[in-house]
Amino acid sequence: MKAADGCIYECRARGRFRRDGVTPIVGDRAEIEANGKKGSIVRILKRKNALARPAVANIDALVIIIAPVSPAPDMLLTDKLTVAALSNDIEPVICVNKTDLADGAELMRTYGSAGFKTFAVSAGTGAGTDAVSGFLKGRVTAFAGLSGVGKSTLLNRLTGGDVKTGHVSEKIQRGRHTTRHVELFELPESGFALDTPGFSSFDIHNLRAGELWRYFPEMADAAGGCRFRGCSHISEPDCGVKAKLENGGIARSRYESYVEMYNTLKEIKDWERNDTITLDFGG
Ligand SMILES: Nc1nc2c(ncn2[C@@H]2O[C@H](COP(=O)(O)OP(=O)(O)OP(=O)(O)O)[C@@H](O)[C@H]2O)c(=O)[nH]1
Ligand SMILES: [Mg+2]
Ligand SMILES: [Zn+2]
Repeated sequence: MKAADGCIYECRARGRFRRDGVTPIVGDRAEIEANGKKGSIVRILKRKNALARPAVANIDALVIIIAPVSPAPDMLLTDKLTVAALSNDIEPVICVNKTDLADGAELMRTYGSAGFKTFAVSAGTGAGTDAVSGFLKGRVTAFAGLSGVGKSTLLNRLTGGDVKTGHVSEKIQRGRHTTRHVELFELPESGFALDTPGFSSFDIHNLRAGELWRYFPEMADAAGGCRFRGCSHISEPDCGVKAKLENGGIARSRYESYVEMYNTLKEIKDWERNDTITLDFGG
């Protein structure tokens, strides 16, 4: 833990955390008792928010990294991450990396018009990374995105640090340099960034299908035009969201992700929704 005195203490969690079912996770703020350079965690402070996969707490923004190529963007995963962030009170921002390989203009349009802050960068050449630095300053952020999009490379550039990165082809075979744990980096001026293992899936199971549209900003501002209360924005007539879609105001890929997520969430029974309870404790 980094203490208010600026020192780092290597801490153990006391036994009672295990009894309470509370596990300290990356990003936690805690009270510790120091003993020389070591310490023990006495109490974990109330979390502002927490994500389950990977387990991180107190995040101000989720930096979702996508690449136009190598690997090709996974639009559904990206959209799930934006929903997971928004529904946990975390600002999602989109960072299009590898713009030295392809310009990424379409991804920038899609996510910019959806209402997100967007950055076009190349972690390889450094183009555009100053703007990301400016955004990260003073915030606690987590980097997310498919394996190989360049999360660690970008963090290396931003921190001047020594984050392990790997080659896409290498990873497919052995995954030697792939980030395996959440790692916390202190930024040069102020703030922390968390490097996370690439996500392959993300937990949005606690949402109900009928509230999903609220977490698509470009749909939420059109839903007032729907004829029916409780409109699913899929099959009802006189739907404000579908009208906006037909006018080109909503990207097809975003709408397709919505429909797919809606259909998944509709199948989940209420009793199946409680798998994040252990993360939701007070302090
Ligand atoms: N051309 C180009 N290659 C890049 C860029 N950013 C990263 N790469 C390369 O992409 C590969 C994967 O980068 P990483 O930073 O390890 O990717 P990661 O997102 O951390 O991957 P995981 O840890 O597996 O989740 C490496 O070979 C990088 O050199 C970029 O802007 N342009
Ligand atoms: Mg990595
Ligand atoms: Zn509607």
